[in-house]
Amino acid sequence: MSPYQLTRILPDDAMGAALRADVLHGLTRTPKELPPKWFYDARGSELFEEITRLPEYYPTRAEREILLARSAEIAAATGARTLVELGSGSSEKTRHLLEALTELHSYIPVDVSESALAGAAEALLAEHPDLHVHAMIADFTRSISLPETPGPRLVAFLGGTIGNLLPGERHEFLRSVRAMLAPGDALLLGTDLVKEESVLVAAYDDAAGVTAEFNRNVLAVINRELDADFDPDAFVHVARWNAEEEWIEMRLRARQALTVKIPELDLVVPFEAGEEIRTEVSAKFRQERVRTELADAGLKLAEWWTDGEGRFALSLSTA
Ligand code: AVJ
Repeated sequence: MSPYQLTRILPDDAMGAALRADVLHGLTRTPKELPPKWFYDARGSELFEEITRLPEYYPTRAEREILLARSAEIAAATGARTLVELGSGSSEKTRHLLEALTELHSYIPVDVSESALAGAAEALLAEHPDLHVHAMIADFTRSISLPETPGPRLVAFLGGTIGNLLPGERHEFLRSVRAMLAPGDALLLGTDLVKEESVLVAAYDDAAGVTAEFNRNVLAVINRELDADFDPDAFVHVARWNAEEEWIEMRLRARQALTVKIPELDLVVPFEAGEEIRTEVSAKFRQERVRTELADAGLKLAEWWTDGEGRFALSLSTA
């Protein structure tokens, strides 16, 4: 008997089917692209944890600073009895929030990674033995029906991960979050902010090369899952600021012309020399855009907090 509940919303092979569909679609179109969610197998998750400790990668530290400074205010403003965390991963930053939410009855971490959920649930229960933990294996970009737990409910989406969604996807996502909220509930959203290009590019192209390895890891995932024959070393890591869209793009650029076989899809993918796959978009925000996008989804920005250097923001909004 486990002391927490684990609900699988995703059918067992949903991820495999989604990966095949994304790879087939993304590598047969021009320009080529792959969605960033496929970075995060066990190795990719480990590399991301390493990224969060890099000197150039400020978002995690900036967000932790805000959470440390503001969690008592967040607790007072929301009175939350249920905390839902979308894309919870290791739930590491959530600790500060859980400490502060004195009225908390239930914690509902939602993630696609069962191993991350199980580890996080056990660690949190060790510190909060009376907490009701309902871990949910689900894709946070789909609307999820949550267990019946006492309100008010606080939905947290931290880390700036909303920046991985394209504008249309963000709108759909915020609408589905809005649908989870009753009057008196709130959304706590982490957004990385627009800043000097050199700072942004360095955060996604670190000197130690960890982000480059993280980026190439998606090719290893496709090799393993779809029996493909990508040579990750044949691709160069590229991080570029797109000033018009105000997002960082990560790309993998073929050093020379080559072909890749993907037997599971009956596919041969040709690359020209210098051809790129866009593997991630990480949008950076200004307060006005956050306010407008929330409003477009029926949410009202209520609080806006940044770290001391104004690099990252946490916002609280209500239905
Ligand atoms: C986990 C999505 C917030 O976009 O900054 C880190 C992922 N990519 N370095 C981000 C990431 C490259 C990260 N998020």
